[in-house]
Amino acid sequence: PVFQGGMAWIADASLASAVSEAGGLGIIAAMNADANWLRDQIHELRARTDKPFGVNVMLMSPFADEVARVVIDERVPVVVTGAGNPTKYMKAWNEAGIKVIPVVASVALARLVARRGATAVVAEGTESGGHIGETSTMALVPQVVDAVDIPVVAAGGIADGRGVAAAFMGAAGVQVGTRFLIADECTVSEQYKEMVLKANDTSTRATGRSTGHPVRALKSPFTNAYAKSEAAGVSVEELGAMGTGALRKAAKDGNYEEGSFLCGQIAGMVNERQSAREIVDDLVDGAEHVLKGACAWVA
Ligand code: TUI
Repeated sequence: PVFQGGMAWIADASLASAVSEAGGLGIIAAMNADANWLRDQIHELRARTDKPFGVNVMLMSPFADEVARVVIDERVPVVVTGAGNPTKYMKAWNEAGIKVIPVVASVALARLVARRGATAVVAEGTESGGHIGETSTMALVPQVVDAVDIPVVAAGGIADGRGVAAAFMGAAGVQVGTRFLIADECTVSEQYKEMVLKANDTSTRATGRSTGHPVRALKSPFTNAYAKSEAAGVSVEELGAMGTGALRKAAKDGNYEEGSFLCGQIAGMVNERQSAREIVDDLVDGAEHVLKGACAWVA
């Protein structure tokens, strides 16, 4: 029941294959990459594992249309979508036999994609890193569970067995991003990993609300500069230009000054480097432990 979040510039074949080998659902993030990059990553993953995996299609990507074709051509078993409304692709994906699992931040989008044949939805709370909605995981998940008759995967603020156990009060699974940032198989920059390991409960902030695309990241020179520009009323276009490239600078170059280190609020609890297998095992074993103890609360 553990999905690995489709983190842009981070969730590649290395991380996704390790998570799938460990019994989770590894997910390659297509992010803003083109069809050739994605095809190579899928082939690399398949060379490392024969377990099921997913591709995250970031719907704001300029390459979303070609990426949507690649997942069909490559017979990808699961497609997770994010940062938009995926309905224009869902008929073709369903006809290709792909399990389509949109990430939603609202009940309205959950209902819409359920009507269009989604296999499940990921209900992602505002605790998450990256592009976020406004509603917290605690409030969003049960409302989505009540609104749709397909399985709901909870995301946002989950990084250990306690979070998994809490999510199971309604959800059928969890999606975890932040904790996998420090996985041995995660190819993100050392700078990024160090920042996650050092983070505490107040280390992240959301910027970009004025653009309609709020994004949560670790506080850094970039988030300070961005927030200042936003408060000064800099245009949405200029803010967009500031964001361009900042993700890559964080994930690949480890550029502290200019990078945007996307990260969830739960980073304060992520303190130990581990393999993807150790992380998946700890999430599942930890949940089992908590759930067994939970009967102490009932007569
Ligand atoms: O997509 C994410 N998280 C992301 S995507 C990303 S890459 C990026 N690059 C530049 C700008 C923005 C993002 C980094 N992190 N999570 C899933 C998610 N989807 N969270 C929120 C939503 C969402 C929000 C509004 C989905 C749909 C939506 O509206 C749909 C509509 O009705 O148009």
